[in-house]
Amino acid sequence: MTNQPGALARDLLTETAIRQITARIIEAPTTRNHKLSNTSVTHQGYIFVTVTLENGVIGYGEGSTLGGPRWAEESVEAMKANIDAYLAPALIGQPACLLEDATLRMDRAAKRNYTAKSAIDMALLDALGKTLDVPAHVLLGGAVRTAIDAIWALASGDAAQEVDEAQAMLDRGWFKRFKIKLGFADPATDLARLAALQKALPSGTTIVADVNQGWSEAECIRYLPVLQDLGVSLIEQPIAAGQTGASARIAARSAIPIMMDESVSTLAEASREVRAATGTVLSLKLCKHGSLHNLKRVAGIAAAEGVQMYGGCLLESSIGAAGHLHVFATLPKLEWGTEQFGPKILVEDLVQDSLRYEGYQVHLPEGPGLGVTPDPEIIEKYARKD
Ligand code: MUC
Ligand code: MG
Repeated sequence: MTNQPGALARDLLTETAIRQITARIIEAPTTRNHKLSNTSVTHQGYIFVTVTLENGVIGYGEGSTLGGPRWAEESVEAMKANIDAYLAPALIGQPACLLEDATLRMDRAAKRNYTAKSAIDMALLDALGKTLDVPAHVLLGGAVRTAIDAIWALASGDAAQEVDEAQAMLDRGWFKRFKIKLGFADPATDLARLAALQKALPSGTTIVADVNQGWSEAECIRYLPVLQDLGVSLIEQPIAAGQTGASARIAARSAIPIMMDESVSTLAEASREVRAATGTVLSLKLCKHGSLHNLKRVAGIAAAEGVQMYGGCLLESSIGAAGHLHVFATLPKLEWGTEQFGPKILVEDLVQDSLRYEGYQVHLPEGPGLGVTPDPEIIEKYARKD
């Protein structure tokens, strides 16, 4: 970089120079099959990134996928290849303290690849926080909340099992807000699941219905009023991302707020979708926005037009979930809470100090950097052996 910042209190430019970046593929089993309109998951695929600085500090980051390159275009294999060949070489020797510069360098080295970039960005922030002995959120403006209402996703496709699972989450005090995945069966079957759930839950329970782009505009015209009758609070991405006109017509006629998910990744998409009024709530996820600072920028574009915020996930372990919580904690508003439930759907979490779920909230980890410590034995156990 030209014009590097001059006198820093400590020589962070030298101290935080990046010595090494490595990426490993992790395949961690889930406690049950998680079904979406376009994929089904029994193992979570993560890219686990380790960044080593010249001062010896090590930072960790994670990028998540859902059932291969089906929810989004990146696979764990593609992420590893692009990190090894393009993203890591672009950053070696550069100071981790210049997070924005690192993002620019990664953008020049590779188009999109937002999950891979956000995993590296998270690891840089973890290493920088540990170097400065501050939690990651301090480097993002500082937390305005330390606990966030937590949402659990039901997606086995078996109505009775889903009711039991929701009850177990309530009993444990972990989750009292729920998301249900629709769009993978015919609408009548989906709606029967939803009806069973609504009957079992206390009235007034927040229920989010995520169709994952599974319906057409015609199906939305037919079924959205039924979702309203079944007490759904929020409808997520009912039709294909990019069908902006149809999405705006659906949002205009829906009595329930529509949440944009797959349709908003970049700043330009945020601006386009918000101006077209395709939704009034936005799901934020690092795999879509490419860095923690970019997530804040996307949120800002949407918030400027009054769009409400929802803390999304892609079933991250406590590593990726902590990355999300640190940035979600700094948003001025987060009206819908967060669905960072990944740590609780894994057979074994990837860290020694799992996130705390208590009082139906997930709590921001304390300690420097992300505030979680990967468990080397678990990482080794689930790392793909090539
Ligand atoms: C999505 O589309 O929201 C997050 C939770 C879940 O069950 O699926 C993911 C992706
Ligand atoms: Mg979604």
